[in-house]
Amino acid sequence: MRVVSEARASARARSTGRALPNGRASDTFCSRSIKTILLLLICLALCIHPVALLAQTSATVTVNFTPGHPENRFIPSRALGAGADGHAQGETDRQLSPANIKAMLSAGLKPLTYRLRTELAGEAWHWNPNGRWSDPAHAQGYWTSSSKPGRPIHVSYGYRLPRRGNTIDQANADGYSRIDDGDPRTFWKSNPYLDEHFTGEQNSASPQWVMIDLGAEKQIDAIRILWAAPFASNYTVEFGEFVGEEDLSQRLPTEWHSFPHGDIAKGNGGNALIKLADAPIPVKYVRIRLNESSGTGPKSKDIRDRLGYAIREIYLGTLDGRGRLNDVIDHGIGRHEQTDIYVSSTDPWHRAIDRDADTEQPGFDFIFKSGLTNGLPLLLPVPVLFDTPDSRNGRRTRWAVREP
Ligand SMILES: [Ca+2]
Repeated sequence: MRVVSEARASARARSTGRALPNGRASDTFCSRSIKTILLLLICLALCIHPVALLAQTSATVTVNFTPGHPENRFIPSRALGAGADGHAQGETDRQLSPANIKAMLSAGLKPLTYRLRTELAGEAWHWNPNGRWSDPAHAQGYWTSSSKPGRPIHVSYGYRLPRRGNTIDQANADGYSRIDDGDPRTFWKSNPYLDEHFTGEQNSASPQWVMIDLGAEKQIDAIRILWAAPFASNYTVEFGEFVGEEDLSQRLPTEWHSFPHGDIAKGNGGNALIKLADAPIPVKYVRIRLNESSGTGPKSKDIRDRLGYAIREIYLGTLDGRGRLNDVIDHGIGRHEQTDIYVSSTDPWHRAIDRDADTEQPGFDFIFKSGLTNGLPLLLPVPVLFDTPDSRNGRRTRWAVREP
């Protein structure tokens, strides 16, 4: 790859630092800075995609740049900003000390965003410690933070989800899937808010799923699914494969195929042992596509208990001559003790005792009082994926009143 840079110098090039039509002189990027950034971006591109570049034929890129006549401009005080994020317990006070806040404000960054670490961990977020449980007698269920002003919120917390299905997360990755934790009492349950009861769309149009990454090809001809309630009354067991060139951008299968006997039209839940193929098939990825739910569940007034799908444990492998399953899945508590499992969603149901001390978020009041927002609006997250949708209501009115 050859890069040709044509920088045309002119007398106008020396008039850098000119004020923008709608900005201040200090906001203007000089041409030398733009040229430097351009070169840095090119170097960055070369560093980030060495594998892709090696696989491609050579090409010529021509960059035309006339000093004093940039292609575009931006105002740093508007385009660049800072972010506040969650950390381990006690970190909020240590990081956002008066001295540190003063130093942060001196950096000149104006807009502020509020980021969630709880979402990366696959946890529910109590943005307000005051609120209500759907099962208040047992301090458990679906949590809704209160929208009524109360005591100023200094910090807030994430709560681990006991019905988690993912082995790995993007925060501390210290949780684990309940589908292969070796405990038939624990189970994964999909998010009930993705059921047709709430979405208004047929479940089969947007199926939930469970994917198992065996790490390497294993011989598979049978699966045993220990269902909880609700279970899938219609589901498909599939294996995945790569089609076409395999590279770093294709880390997951590009095509899924049903096992020869993998289409289950009338599932009855319970302990389901299924012969998937007449002869073992070498596969690395297995997916269970959940098409229809039984709609069954514990006797309760909460419809959410009967929406979605719930699985206690999955076993996968080959059947021997006596009909016994030679299981190739590792079952254990912790990401290094179990086979990696991924799920399409997780039930945000949890309990007061599930609070994660290592996932502390700075409180809204603390952030606003710190001055870090520079008097500008604060971009706030809405916890949809791992939370109760009702819990997002009320924040706009509450902090519109409290913001100085
Ligand atoms: Ca389990």
